[in-house]
Amino acid sequence: MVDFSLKGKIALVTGASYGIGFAIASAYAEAGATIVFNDIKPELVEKGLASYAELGIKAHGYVCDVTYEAQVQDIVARIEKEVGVIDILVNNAGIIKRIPMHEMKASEFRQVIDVDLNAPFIVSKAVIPSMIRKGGGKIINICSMMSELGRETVSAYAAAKGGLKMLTRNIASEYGEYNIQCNGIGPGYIATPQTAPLRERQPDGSRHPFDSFIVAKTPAARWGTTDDLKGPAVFLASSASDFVNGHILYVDGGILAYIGKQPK
Ligand code: NAP
Ligand code: GCO
Repeated sequence: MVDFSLKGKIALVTGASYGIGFAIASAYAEAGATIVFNDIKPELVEKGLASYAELGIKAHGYVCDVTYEAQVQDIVARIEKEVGVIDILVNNAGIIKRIPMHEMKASEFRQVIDVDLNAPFIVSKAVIPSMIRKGGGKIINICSMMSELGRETVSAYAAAKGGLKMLTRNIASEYGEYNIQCNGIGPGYIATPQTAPLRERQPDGSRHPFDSFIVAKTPAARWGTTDDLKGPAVFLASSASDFVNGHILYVDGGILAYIGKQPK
């Protein structure tokens, strides 16, 4: 019997008060895991705890900015003391800044790289020693279509997510011998607060041009929902994927395979 259970496992999902991280953590709880999450703002951690409780999930929430190594090292030590050693890490926390590159400040570029690439390094580095001592673990990095494709105004984000694809492969290469599997999930265009500006109705009530564009570019002819990510995330966190390592699993409704629907 293939085992997708996460019973007895402790999962840390970063930036999981809402959005994709919240959906993945909820799916992990349903599969039997104990959920730990963090957010930058105390009020968002409280909001997240309440949202998990509404689903009957007793989550553990911590205030932590994943770009600060000292905070991350402290939180991981506290989690290990208060909850237990982390078996599954999902590097989900992320930001995007949509600015034409020639208008983007270097500080803005660095901020995106810091959250979307440096932080997965910092958090993975913090959890790997205990995973080695425990005999293994799972690290899942939330990549993106922009790990493979570019588009206007997202230079920093694409650079970060492209780097995150290779960081995923390097962690897989360096720690596979310790029974640590590191894989990525590459969501397509998912309806969350991060993409809300791309789906806003126009003043005349029509769909946002980008909204229509993505629907035409997706064989599934729809935006993804956070529910679409749950199954792939549980698979990569479970022993069912113990021989899957260094893989980016695109959950994109087929965007990467499709040239796009011919305009009428
Ligand atoms: P979201 O709705 O904007 O949520 C991002 C989460 O990350 C928020 O909880 C945010 O907390 C947290 N966060 C941001 N910076 C942080 C930091 N320095 N330390 C700790 N937490 C931090 O985004 P989402 O759509 O759920 O996306 C989640 C992940 O999926 C991101 O890595 C994103 O790049 C990726 N992704 C999204 C899509 C999509 O279409 N939505 C597609 C592909 C990949 P605050 O609210 O406090 O900032
Ligand atoms: C954008 C979107 C995308 C999605 C996602 C696609 O502005 O193009 O925000 O970047 O967030 O990363 O996979």
